[in-house]
Amino acid sequence: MKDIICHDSAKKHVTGESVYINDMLVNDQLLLGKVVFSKYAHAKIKKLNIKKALKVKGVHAILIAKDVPGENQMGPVIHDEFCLAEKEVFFIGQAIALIAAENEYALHQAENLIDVEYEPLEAILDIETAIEKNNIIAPPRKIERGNPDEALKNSPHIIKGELKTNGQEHWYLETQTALAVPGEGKEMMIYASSQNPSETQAIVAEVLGVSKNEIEVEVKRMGGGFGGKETQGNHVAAWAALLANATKRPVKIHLFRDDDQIMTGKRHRFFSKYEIGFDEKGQILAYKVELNADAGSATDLSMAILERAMLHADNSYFLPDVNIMGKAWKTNLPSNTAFRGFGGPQGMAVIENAIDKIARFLNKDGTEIRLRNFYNFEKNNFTPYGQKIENNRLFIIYDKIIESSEYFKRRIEIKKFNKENEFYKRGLALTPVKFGISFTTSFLNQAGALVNIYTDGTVLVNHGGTEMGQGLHTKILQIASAELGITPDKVKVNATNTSKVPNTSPTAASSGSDLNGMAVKNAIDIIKSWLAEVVISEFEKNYPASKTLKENIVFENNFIFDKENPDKKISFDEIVKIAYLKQVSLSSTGFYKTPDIYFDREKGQGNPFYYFSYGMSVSEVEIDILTGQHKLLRTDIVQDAGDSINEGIDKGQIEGGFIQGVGWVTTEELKWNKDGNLLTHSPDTYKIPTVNDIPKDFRVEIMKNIPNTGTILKSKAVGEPPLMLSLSVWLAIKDAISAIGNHESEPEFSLPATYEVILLSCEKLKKK
Ligand code: MTE
Ligand code: QUE
Ligand code: MOS
Repeated sequence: MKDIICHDSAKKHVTGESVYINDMLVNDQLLLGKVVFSKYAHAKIKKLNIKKALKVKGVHAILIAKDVPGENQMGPVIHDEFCLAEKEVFFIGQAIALIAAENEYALHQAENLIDVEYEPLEAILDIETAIEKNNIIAPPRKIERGNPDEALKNSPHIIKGELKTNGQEHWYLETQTALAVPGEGKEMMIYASSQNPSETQAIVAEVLGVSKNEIEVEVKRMGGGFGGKETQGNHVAAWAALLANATKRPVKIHLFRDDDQIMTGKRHRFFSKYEIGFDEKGQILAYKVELNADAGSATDLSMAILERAMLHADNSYFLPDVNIMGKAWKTNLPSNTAFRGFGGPQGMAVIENAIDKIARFLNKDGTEIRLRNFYNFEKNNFTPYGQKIENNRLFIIYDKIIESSEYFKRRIEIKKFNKENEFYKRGLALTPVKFGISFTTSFLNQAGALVNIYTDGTVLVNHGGTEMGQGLHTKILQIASAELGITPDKVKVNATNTSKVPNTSPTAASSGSDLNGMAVKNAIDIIKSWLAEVVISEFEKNYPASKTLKENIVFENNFIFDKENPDKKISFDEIVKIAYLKQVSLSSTGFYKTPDIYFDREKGQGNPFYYFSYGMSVSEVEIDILTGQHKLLRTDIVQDAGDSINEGIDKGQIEGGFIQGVGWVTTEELKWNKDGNLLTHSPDTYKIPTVNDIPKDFRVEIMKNIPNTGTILKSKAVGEPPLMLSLSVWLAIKDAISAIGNHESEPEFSLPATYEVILLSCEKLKKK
C-alpha cells in the first residue's frame, strides 16, 4: 500500500478545488473582522475612544479589553498575553481593539476614527539590551556533564566566539485566518487555521467565559503552518469568536499579509557565546555554550524552544565535558514562537560554526573533524543529557554521501577553480543533522483517533493531527488502508474536529504521523478484533469441520481470510454488512502514547526522545566577491526516513524543508527601525527563496532498508529535520569567502549570510 498515493495538493490545490477558510461560503449574515493594533513598542494607553468609529455605516461592533466576557488572556502555556491590550502596550502589532463590519471599507473608516492616545515608554528591542537590563523571562536552564572548565584548561587549543542567528518569518501562503459561527445559547463553531485545534478550543472558551463543550473547532487544512499556527492561530480565532459572540453573526478574520508579518511572532533570534577546546587532531575535549533567545514580549513556547535548542547544541557530536546554558529574554517585539526545527537550528548552528573554525585553524577539511567527533557505537555514545544513542546512522549516511557527492574529488576541483579565478570563489561543505523525535514536554506525546466503518464498506478516519501541506492526511489514509487491508479508495480522512477527537496535542515536533498513525492503528485493531469474531462465525457456518483461530485472520486486498486455509475468505464489504446485522459495532476510538520517554528539566537529564532522525547534506556554492551574490550550484542530501510511508511526500518534505532553511541562512532578513517597527513586512522587502534559489543540481536520496523499530509501519518523522541541512549552504558560503585569504584566516560571518554580509566579509579579507 506504500508509495502509490499522491498528496491532495497534486490536484486539488492546483485546480483550486481545495477549500481554505477564506474560500468557504457562508450565509449573507457574514461580517468581516479587523484587528486594530498598537503603533508603539511600549507605551501607556492614555485614551481609547471608539464612539465616532461606532457610527460608521456598516459597523456592527467594536470591542476593547473591557468587552471581553471571559478571561482577557490568550497565552498558551503561561497566561502572560492579553487578548486585547488593557492599560499598556508591549509591542507594535499588539491588538487593542476589534471591529466587525459588513465590508472592508467600513472597517478601514472605523479604524481611522478610533481615537487612541499613547504615552511612549522605553522599549527593549534587542537581546543585548535585555541582558543589560536583566530582563529575563524565566529562570535560566542548564545541561551539564563532567567538568568543562577543567577540560578547557587542559585543552591544547581553545576557540572562543559569538554567533548571532537572526529570526525568520513563517511566510505561510495562507495568512492567519479564522471564521466563528455562533450557534444556540453559548455554542460557537470555529473554523480555524490552527495546528492545535484543542488549544484553540481552550482559548476561545476562556475568552468567552464558557466551558469547552460549547466550543467546536474544525480544521480542514492550513495553507502552511510551519510552527506559526501552533499557538498564534489561536489569536485570530479568539478575536473572531469575540466579535461573533458580540454580534451573534458569523465573523471572519483574514489578516492582510503585512499586518500578519507585523503582528505575529517569528523564529527566535539567538545570540550565543561559546568556547570549544580541542586537540591537534581536532578531537573536541570541551564545549561551553550560552544560548540567549529573544522571546519577544511574552512567553508563548519560548522555554520549550530554548530547551530544544539546548538539546541540539551537540548536533551529531560527542562532547565529553560540556556545559549548555539557556536563557530567554523579554523584549518589546511580538512574542516569538515555534518554527520548523523549534530551536534545533539555532543550537546546531553554533557548534557547526565552531567545528568549521576548528577545521580552518588546524588547516584540515571540515569533514575530517566532523567524522572524528560523531557519536560512536560502543563508547562516546551518550548525549550531554544522558540519553544513549542507539541505531546510530551517522556513519552509513556519511559514507554514502561522501561517495555519491564525490566530495573529495570536488574539493580538489574547487581548489583549482579558486586558484584560477580572482572574482568568483567556490565553497563546499558537508553538515550532518541528528534531530530528536518526540515532544520534550513528555505528556504531549499522545494522540487519539476515531475510526468509523459504514455499512457500504467505506471508512472515515478522524484523528487529532492537522493537515498543513505536509501530507499527514495522505499518510494516515495509507496507514488505515494498510491496517484494514482495503484499497485506499475506500478510505477518507476527515477534517480535524475537537468534537470527534478531544484533548489533542498540537501537530508539531514532526510527530504527526508517528502519534496519530499509531492511534488510528489502535482504533482499527479494536474494530478488527470485533470483525474477526464475526468472520470466524461465518467460516464455521460454511466450513463446519475445522476451526479458525482469531490469530490467523488476515485482512488483505479487500478480503479477510484464514492464513492457515486461504480458501476460507470473505470480502470486507460483506463482513461489514453482516457485522451490522449482527449488531456488532463498526466504530472505535483509538489512543496512543509514546512509551518510555521522560525529561527532568531541573537536572537537565533524561531520555526525552523516542528516537533520532538523521540526515546529511553537501552543498557547493559560488560567490561573486565584487557584489557578494551567491549561487547554489549543487546540493546532495541523504536522509533517513526509516521505511518511508510515502516517498513522494517525504521527498517533498526534504526538499521543502531544506529550501526553507536556505532562506533562513541566506536571504531572509528581519530588520526593525529604532522604534521597533518591522521594516521587512512584505514580500518586496523580505526575501524568501524562489524557484531560482533551488540548487542548479539537486540530488535528494532517502536511505533504503533501514526500518525504524517501534513506529507506525517502521517509518520515521521527516517534517522538521531537513531544514537544518541548509547549514551546509551557509558554511559553503563561508568556505568560499575564506578562499580569498587562502583559508588562512577566519572570515567575519553571521546568519543569514546575505549578499551584504558576504560582500563586507570579502572586503575585510581582501584588505588583510
Ligand atoms: N510542510 C508543509 N508543506 N507545510 C507546513 O506547514 N510544517 C512543518 C513540517 N512540514 C509544514 C510542513 C513543521 S514545523 C512540522 S512540526 C511538521 O511538518 C508537522 O507535521 P508532521 O508532524 O505531520 O510531520
Ligand atoms: C517540540 C515541540 C514542542 C514542544 C517540545 C518540543 C511543541 C510544543 C510544546 C509545548 C510545551 C509546553 C506546553 C505546550 C506545548 O513543546 O510544539 O502546550 O505546555 O507546543 O520538543 O514542537
Ligand atoms: Mo513544527 S515548529 O513543531 O510546528
